[in-house]
Amino acid sequence: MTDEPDFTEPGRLLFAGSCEFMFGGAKAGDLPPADLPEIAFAGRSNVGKSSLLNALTFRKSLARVSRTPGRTQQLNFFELGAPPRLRLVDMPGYGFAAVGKEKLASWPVLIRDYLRGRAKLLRVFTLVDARRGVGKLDEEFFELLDKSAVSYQLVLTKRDEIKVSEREPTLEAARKALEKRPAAHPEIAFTSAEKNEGLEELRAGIARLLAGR
Ligand SMILES: Nc1nc2c(ncn2[C@@H]2O[C@H](COP(=O)(O)OP(=O)(O)OP(=O)(O)O)[C@@H](O)[C@H]2O)c(=O)[nH]1
Ligand SMILES: [Mg+2]
Repeated sequence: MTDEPDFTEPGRLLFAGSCEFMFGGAKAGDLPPADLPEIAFAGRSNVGKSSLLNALTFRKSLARVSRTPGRTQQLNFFELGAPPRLRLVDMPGYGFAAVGKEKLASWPVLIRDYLRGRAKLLRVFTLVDARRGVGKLDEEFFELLDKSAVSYQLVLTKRDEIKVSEREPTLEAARKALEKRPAAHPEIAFTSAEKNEGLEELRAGIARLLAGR
Protein backbone atom coordinates (compact mmCIF):
# COMPACT_ATOMS: atom_id res chain seq x y z
CA MET A 1 0.00 0.00 0.00
CA THR A 2 1.16 3.48 -0.76
CA ASP A 3 -0.19 7.00 -0.40
CA GLU A 4 1.12 7.96 -3.84
CA PRO A 5 -1.64 9.63 -5.82
CA ASP A 6 -2.63 7.67 -8.92
CA PHE A 7 -1.84 9.64 -12.07
CA THR A 8 -3.36 7.19 -14.53
CA GLU A 9 -6.46 9.24 -15.24
CA PRO A 10 -4.69 12.64 -15.28
CA GLY A 11 -2.22 11.03 -17.68
CA ARG A 12 -4.94 9.81 -19.98
CA LEU A 13 -6.68 13.19 -19.92
CA LEU A 14 -3.45 15.05 -20.60
CA PHE A 15 -2.81 13.04 -23.77
CA ALA A 16 -6.41 12.60 -24.92
CA GLY A 17 -6.93 16.32 -25.51
CA SER A 18 -5.87 18.31 -28.50
CA CYS A 19 -2.35 17.97 -29.78
CA GLU A 20 -1.05 20.27 -32.46
CA PHE A 21 2.20 20.53 -34.33
CA MET A 22 3.48 24.00 -33.55
CA PHE A 23 7.01 24.34 -34.80
CA GLY A 24 9.86 22.61 -36.57
CA GLY A 25 13.37 23.90 -36.02
CA ALA A 26 16.34 22.72 -38.05
CA LYS A 27 18.96 25.25 -36.92
CA ALA A 28 20.32 26.13 -33.53
CA GLY A 29 18.76 29.39 -32.39
CA ASP A 30 15.69 28.62 -34.46
CA LEU A 31 13.53 27.45 -31.55
CA PRO A 32 10.26 28.62 -30.04
CA PRO A 33 10.43 30.49 -26.72
CA ALA A 34 10.69 28.22 -23.68
CA ASP A 35 7.43 29.46 -22.22
CA LEU A 36 5.79 26.09 -21.54
CA PRO A 37 6.94 22.96 -19.73
CA GLU A 38 8.48 20.58 -22.22
CA ILE A 39 9.51 16.95 -22.52
CA ALA A 40 11.63 15.58 -25.34
CA PHE A 41 12.01 12.19 -27.00
CA ALA A 42 15.47 11.25 -28.18
CA GLY A 43 17.32 8.17 -29.32
CA ARG A 44 18.95 6.42 -32.22
CA SER A 45 17.42 6.75 -35.60
CA ASN A 46 14.62 4.22 -36.10
CA VAL A 47 14.23 3.51 -32.38
CA GLY A 48 10.56 4.51 -32.50
CA LYS A 49 10.41 8.13 -31.27
CA SER A 50 7.75 9.30 -33.68
CA SER A 51 5.76 6.09 -33.21
CA LEU A 52 5.81 6.53 -29.44
CA LEU A 53 4.62 10.13 -29.76
CA ASN A 54 1.75 9.02 -31.96
CA ALA A 55 0.81 6.18 -29.61
CA LEU A 56 1.00 8.33 -26.49
CA THR A 57 -1.30 10.92 -28.05
CA PHE A 58 -3.73 8.27 -29.37
CA ARG A 59 -2.96 9.28 -32.93
CA LYS A 60 -1.84 7.57 -36.07
CA SER A 61 0.02 10.31 -37.84
CA LEU A 62 0.84 13.24 -35.60
CA ALA A 63 4.56 12.68 -35.90
CA ARG A 64 5.84 11.18 -39.10
CA VAL A 65 6.92 7.58 -38.84
CA SER A 66 9.78 6.83 -41.13
CA ARG A 67 10.21 4.15 -43.67
CA THR A 68 13.66 5.50 -44.29
CA PRO A 69 15.69 5.83 -41.09
CA GLY A 70 16.88 9.31 -40.30
CA ARG A 71 13.77 11.06 -41.50
CA THR A 72 13.15 13.34 -38.56
CA GLN A 73 16.00 15.77 -39.07
CA GLN A 74 14.69 18.62 -37.03
CA LEU A 75 13.28 19.32 -33.62
CA ASN A 76 9.52 19.05 -33.97
CA PHE A 77 7.41 20.71 -31.29
CA PHE A 78 3.85 19.66 -30.47
CA GLU A 79 1.52 21.26 -27.94
CA LEU A 80 -0.80 19.23 -25.74
CA GLY A 81 -4.09 20.65 -24.54
CA ALA A 82 -6.10 23.78 -25.19
CA PRO A 83 -4.90 26.05 -23.71
CA PRO A 84 -1.57 24.25 -24.12
CA ARG A 85 -0.15 22.63 -20.98
CA LEU A 86 2.85 20.71 -22.21
CA ARG A 87 5.10 20.65 -25.23
CA LEU A 88 6.35 17.40 -26.71
CA VAL A 89 9.54 17.49 -28.71
CA ASP A 90 10.45 14.86 -31.29
CA MET A 91 14.23 15.02 -31.59
CA PRO A 92 16.27 14.04 -34.63
CA GLY A 93 17.58 10.49 -34.39
CA TYR A 94 21.28 10.06 -33.84
CA GLY A 95 23.63 7.51 -35.33
CA PHE A 96 22.44 7.37 -38.85
CA ALA A 97 25.18 8.16 -41.33
CA ALA A 98 23.42 8.22 -44.67
CA VAL A 99 22.12 11.77 -44.53
CA GLY A 100 23.51 14.87 -46.20
CA LYS A 101 26.88 15.85 -44.88
CA GLU A 102 25.80 19.30 -43.90
CA LYS A 103 22.79 18.06 -41.98
CA LEU A 104 24.80 15.44 -40.16
CA ALA A 105 27.17 18.11 -38.95
CA SER A 106 24.37 20.35 -37.80
CA TRP A 107 22.59 17.71 -35.71
CA PRO A 108 24.86 17.71 -32.72
CA VAL A 109 24.91 21.50 -32.62
CA LEU A 110 21.14 21.64 -32.76
CA ILE A 111 20.79 18.97 -30.10
CA ARG A 112 23.51 20.43 -27.93
CA ASP A 113 22.11 23.94 -28.05
CA TYR A 114 18.64 22.69 -27.35
CA LEU A 115 19.70 20.64 -24.33
CA ARG A 116 21.85 23.37 -22.88
CA GLY A 117 19.47 26.23 -23.20
CA ARG A 118 16.01 24.91 -22.43
CA ALA A 119 14.81 26.35 -19.13
CA LYS A 120 11.53 24.44 -18.98
CA LEU A 121 12.75 21.09 -20.23
CA LEU A 122 11.42 18.75 -17.53
CA ARG A 123 12.87 15.51 -18.81
CA VAL A 124 14.35 13.88 -21.87
CA PHE A 125 13.02 10.42 -22.61
CA THR A 126 15.89 8.50 -24.12
CA LEU A 127 14.60 5.67 -26.24
CA VAL A 128 16.53 2.46 -26.74
CA ASP A 129 15.40 -0.42 -28.93
CA ALA A 130 14.83 -3.31 -26.51
CA ARG A 131 16.34 -5.74 -29.02
CA ARG A 132 19.63 -3.84 -29.13
CA GLY A 133 19.93 -2.63 -25.56
CA VAL A 134 21.95 0.39 -24.46
CA GLY A 135 24.79 0.87 -26.95
CA LYS A 136 27.83 3.04 -27.33
CA LEU A 137 25.98 5.88 -29.01
CA ASP A 138 23.35 5.87 -26.28
CA GLU A 139 26.11 6.07 -23.69
CA GLU A 140 27.55 9.05 -25.53
CA PHE A 141 24.18 10.70 -25.53
CA PHE A 142 23.82 10.06 -21.77
CA GLU A 143 27.18 11.79 -21.32
CA LEU A 144 25.86 14.79 -23.17
CA LEU A 145 22.74 14.82 -20.98
CA ASP A 146 24.85 14.52 -17.84
CA LYS A 147 27.02 17.42 -18.99
CA SER A 148 23.99 19.50 -19.89
CA ALA A 149 22.45 18.85 -16.44
CA VAL A 150 19.24 17.61 -18.02
CA SER A 151 17.26 14.89 -16.27
CA TYR A 152 16.42 11.89 -18.37
CA GLN A 153 14.59 8.59 -18.31
CA LEU A 154 15.22 5.46 -20.30
CA VAL A 155 12.44 4.04 -22.45
CA LEU A 156 12.91 0.59 -23.94
CA THR A 157 10.88 0.42 -27.14
CA LYS A 158 9.44 -2.37 -29.32
CA ARG A 159 8.50 -4.51 -26.32
CA ASP A 160 6.35 -6.62 -28.63
CA GLU A 161 9.51 -7.82 -30.37
CA ILE A 162 10.86 -9.31 -27.13
CA LYS A 163 9.76 -12.78 -26.07
CA VAL A 164 7.89 -12.76 -22.78
CA SER A 165 10.61 -14.86 -21.13
CA GLU A 166 13.25 -12.34 -22.25
CA ARG A 167 11.50 -9.22 -20.95
CA GLU A 168 12.76 -9.28 -17.37
CA PRO A 169 16.38 -10.02 -18.43
CA THR A 170 16.12 -7.19 -20.97
CA LEU A 171 15.01 -4.77 -18.25
CA GLU A 172 17.71 -6.05 -15.92
CA ALA A 173 20.43 -5.41 -18.50
CA ALA A 174 19.12 -1.87 -18.99
CA ARG A 175 19.11 -1.30 -15.22
CA LYS A 176 22.72 -2.42 -15.12
CA ALA A 177 23.65 0.01 -17.89
CA LEU A 178 22.12 2.85 -15.86
CA GLU A 179 23.94 1.98 -12.64
CA LYS A 180 26.73 4.38 -13.47
CA ARG A 181 24.26 7.14 -14.36
CA PRO A 182 23.00 8.73 -11.18
CA ALA A 183 21.27 11.50 -13.16
CA ALA A 184 19.00 9.01 -14.90
CA HIS A 185 15.53 8.51 -13.50
CA PRO A 186 15.42 5.18 -11.65
CA GLU A 187 12.30 3.91 -13.44
CA ILE A 188 12.61 2.43 -16.90
CA ALA A 189 9.61 2.52 -19.22
CA PHE A 190 9.11 -0.54 -21.42
CA THR A 191 6.78 0.26 -24.28
CA SER A 192 5.27 -1.01 -27.47
CA ALA A 193 3.78 1.63 -29.72
CA GLU A 194 2.56 -1.17 -31.93
CA LYS A 195 0.70 -3.09 -29.23
CA ASN A 196 -0.05 -0.17 -26.89
CA GLU A 197 1.96 -1.57 -24.02
CA GLY A 198 3.45 0.49 -21.22
CA LEU A 199 1.81 3.65 -22.51
CA GLU A 200 -0.66 4.18 -19.69
CA GLU A 201 2.18 4.02 -17.16
CA LEU A 202 4.28 6.42 -19.20
CA ARG A 203 1.42 8.91 -19.56
CA ALA A 204 0.84 8.71 -15.81
CA GLY A 205 4.54 9.32 -15.14
CA ILE A 206 4.48 12.36 -17.39
CA ALA A 207 1.33 13.75 -15.71
CA ARG A 208 3.04 13.25 -12.33
CA LEU A 209 6.14 15.02 -13.59
CA LEU A 210 4.03 17.92 -14.85
CA ALA A 211 2.28 18.13 -11.48
CA GLY A 212 5.70 18.43 -9.87
CA ARG A 213 5.50 15.23 -7.81
N1 LIG B 1 7.38 -3.87 -33.65
C1 LIG B 1 7.42 -2.57 -33.38
N2 LIG B 1 7.88 -1.69 -34.31
C2 LIG B 1 7.91 -0.37 -34.00
C3 LIG B 1 7.49 0.10 -32.72
N3 LIG B 1 7.68 1.45 -32.70
C4 LIG B 1 8.17 1.78 -33.92
N4 LIG B 1 8.33 0.70 -34.70
C5 LIG B 1 8.83 0.68 -36.09
O1 LIG B 1 10.16 1.17 -36.13
C6 LIG B 1 10.40 1.97 -37.31
C7 LIG B 1 10.89 3.35 -36.93
O2 LIG B 1 9.89 4.03 -36.22
P1 LIG B 1 9.89 5.63 -36.06
O3 LIG B 1 8.81 5.95 -35.08
O4 LIG B 1 9.84 6.29 -37.37
O5 LIG B 1 11.33 5.85 -35.42
P2 LIG B 1 12.08 7.24 -35.14
O6 LIG B 1 12.88 7.00 -33.93
O7 LIG B 1 11.09 8.35 -35.09
O8 LIG B 1 13.02 7.34 -36.40
P3 LIG B 1 13.81 8.64 -36.94
O9 LIG B 1 12.83 9.77 -36.97
O10 LIG B 1 14.24 8.21 -38.28
O11 LIG B 1 14.94 8.88 -36.03
C8 LIG B 1 9.06 1.97 -38.06
O12 LIG B 1 9.10 0.98 -39.03
C9 LIG B 1 8.04 1.63 -36.97
O13 LIG B 1 6.89 1.02 -37.49
C10 LIG B 1 7.00 -0.86 -31.76
O14 LIG B 1 6.59 -0.56 -30.63
N5 LIG B 1 6.99 -2.17 -32.15
MG1 LIG C 1 11.03 10.15 -36.13
